[in-house]
Amino acid sequence: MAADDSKSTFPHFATEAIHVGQEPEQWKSMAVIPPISNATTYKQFAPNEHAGFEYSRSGNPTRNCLEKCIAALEGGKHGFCFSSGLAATNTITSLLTAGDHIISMDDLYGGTNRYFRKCAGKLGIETSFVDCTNIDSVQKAVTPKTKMIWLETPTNPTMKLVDIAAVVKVARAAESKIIVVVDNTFMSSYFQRPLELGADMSMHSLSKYMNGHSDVIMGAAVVSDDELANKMRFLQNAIGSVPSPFDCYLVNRGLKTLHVRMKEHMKNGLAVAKFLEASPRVVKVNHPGLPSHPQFDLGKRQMKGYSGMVTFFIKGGLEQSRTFLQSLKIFTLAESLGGFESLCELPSLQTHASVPPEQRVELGISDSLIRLSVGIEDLEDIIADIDQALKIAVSKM
Ligand code: P1T
Repeated sequence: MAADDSKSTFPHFATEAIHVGQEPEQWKSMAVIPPISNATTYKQFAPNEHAGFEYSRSGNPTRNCLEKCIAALEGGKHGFCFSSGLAATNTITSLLTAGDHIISMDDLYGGTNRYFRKCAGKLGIETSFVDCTNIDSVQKAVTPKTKMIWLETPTNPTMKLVDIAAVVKVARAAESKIIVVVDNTFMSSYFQRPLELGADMSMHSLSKYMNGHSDVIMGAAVVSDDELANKMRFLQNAIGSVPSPFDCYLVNRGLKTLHVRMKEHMKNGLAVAKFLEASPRVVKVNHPGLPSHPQFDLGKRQMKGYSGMVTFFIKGGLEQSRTFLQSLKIFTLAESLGGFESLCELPSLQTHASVPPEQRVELGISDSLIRLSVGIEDLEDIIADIDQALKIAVSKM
């Protein structure tokens, strides 16, 4: 199933998810599933002569398998895993130095916004939050100090899309070398491949769709350029925000069913979006697969499908939002997204509470904006749950 039915999904995706980095021949035991390698260190033949591993922060066999697999799924050459999505963001930003400038999408995960403002800012790296849906605005924001453009598409939580290829064009035309990074968390590698659209780096919170089981916090970055890969490898080891071998095993396992899960998330998410759009209790729905989405055509061109992420404005305000969220029975009121179970939350008070209030107002993250991560339960149960909660929350219709 694809955004545009005339296009297929990425060729060989499922085969790569199941086999790349998993070759039994790499182990003496010929294990079909990569073993969890907990050793922190490795015996050396002579000082600095080893079999490829020296210390588990710089390289670990279980992590290696996952990094290879993720690189393949993103259509890239080199994969790097980190202890969280934000650890990936921190390490990627460490490619820059004091005085450098980042252009970041204005709408993005609240924690990323907070990191750029409160952590990178303290190190002398300044970030401009720009509406990158407008390419002229991106162009105007570029200065000789700009070294990175950070995109999230679709954005969390307003579901805006950014034309990745168009932004890459702006970056390539600039005097300085600008690294274009795309946070691909909302789409997963199954529905969007930023590197193939010209981006330098694709990053993920693996805690979401890629793992898909709401039981691991982890992040990743994928690049194709060897020089950039060397810098990332150095920083991964030097900063040391690496994941545990057990967590790598779990994400590797989750990836084997990514293609199966994403098709179900897409089906259920789109059906929920259509149901909400038809409801008199809803003011507006944000989902890139609805023809009413202002960038519907860009979505069809740039993505192979849609995830289970839907946001909408409920009729009323905070009281109706609270009642709706507390009346849902199948959806769990919790932060995060991308697991097989349906989750719901209020970005203004939860995931995006760290975004400055004036920026929230500008972006439309109001108290009536509700975010759903539609899971892969039975669709009729999901719809019935939303229907009953809407009727309780917005009763006077
Ligand atoms: O939670 P962590 O693994 O550190 O990932 C951070 C992150 C990065 N990018 C995007 C697009 C994200 O959505 C997140 C984390 N987001 C949530 C926890 C959330 O509920 O939106």
